[in-house]
Amino acid sequence: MKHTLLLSALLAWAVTSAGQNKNAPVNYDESQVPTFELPDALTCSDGTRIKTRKQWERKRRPELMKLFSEQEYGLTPLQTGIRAKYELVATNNNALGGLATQKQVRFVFTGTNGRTHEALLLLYLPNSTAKHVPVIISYNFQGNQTTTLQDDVIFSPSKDLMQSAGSEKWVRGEEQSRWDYETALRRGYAVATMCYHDICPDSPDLLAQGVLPLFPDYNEGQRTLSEWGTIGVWAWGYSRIADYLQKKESRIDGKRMVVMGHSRLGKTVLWAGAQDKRFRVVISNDSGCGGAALSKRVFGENIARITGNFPHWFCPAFNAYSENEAALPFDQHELLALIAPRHVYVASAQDDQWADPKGEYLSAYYAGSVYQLYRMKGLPQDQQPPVHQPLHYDVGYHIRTGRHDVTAYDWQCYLDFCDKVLN
Ligand code: GTR
Repeated sequence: MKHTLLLSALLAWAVTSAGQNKNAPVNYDESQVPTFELPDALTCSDGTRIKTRKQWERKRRPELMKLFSEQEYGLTPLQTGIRAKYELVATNNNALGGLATQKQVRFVFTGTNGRTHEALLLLYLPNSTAKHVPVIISYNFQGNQTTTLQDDVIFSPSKDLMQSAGSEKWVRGEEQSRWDYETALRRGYAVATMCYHDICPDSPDLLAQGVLPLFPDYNEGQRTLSEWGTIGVWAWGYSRIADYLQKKESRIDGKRMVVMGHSRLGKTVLWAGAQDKRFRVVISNDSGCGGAALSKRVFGENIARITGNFPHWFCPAFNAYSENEAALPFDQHELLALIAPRHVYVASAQDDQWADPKGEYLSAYYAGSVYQLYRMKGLPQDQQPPVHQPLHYDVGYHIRTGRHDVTAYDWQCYLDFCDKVLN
């Protein structure tokens, strides 16, 4: 017994302390991509071939959910007892030049242990229609006030915490180029945003300042192998925003909720979309390693680098694949496939080689086999399309010129896709 305990402690130590290689080499040369075998989304670990939706839903889908939970993002706690209360802090019926009704809503979470935590949602509802509207839910990086110059937008509560931790760009309007609210509103979409640090600060030293201590099984010590990382916590937060919009905002059509995220938050939306079936469309912008990009291509950012630089994003078990992507029993196309039969959209930027645009495309392409089970259309060929030629099937993809970012062009493509699949 003692030996077994010692052995498992040693094993846990070995696995968790691997994957810290911030300086692992990075490959940008297509000819150096290793030959790899991609796990087949439709073949179970016992070799069974999936031929029907029922088999997929009963056998293979749960098997993959388990793999992603135990080996990459960590387990999302189920019975949390956490309650949320919502306080309308401010309303402006004439925001953004009259285009929108702007609401700011404080979420107050309370755990069964009595601890509380607050987050602030910014919501724009289009004034041009009285109908039920679809909504795009998307976290921002540095506060609601950075997404617009609208001067009555309140600074997100995590500002003080993160600023004193050295993060500086909390200036009003700083990120407005990434938020094409006007176009979305004109096209009849509501948009909801919250600062992701409000849910869980993106810093290993500040995790106790977010929502985590409210969870009944919260543990501040050594993380267990499958303990969730912050991507999992942020994904949980996306579902809490969905709860609010669905339950409390009568103008929102709870059957047309879209979740969109950029970069680390593009990874987050894929995991949120795999877990929460209320998200009808999942849009992953420039998400790269641990997001849409295939890990086994080992092109651009790799598992050693990402787990080295951001050890808090994933569960410790993921470290075992650091400089060892070949050993992964799954790959990211299967994460995308978990979103079927709801819609998934992947976008890349030509200069964002760190995120491996080709790997992002291939992942979206290979997810197609599961869409076919539902008689839905995946991407038609394994060749990446040229820039600015979006592919809008039941799975969507585009690549644009330029760098790692979210642009008006990206928004336009997303809205075109949502119009197509939601209406
Ligand atoms: C990078 C990280 C990427 C991506 C990006 C971001 O530093 O290596 O995986 O997530 O940050 O989120 O902006």
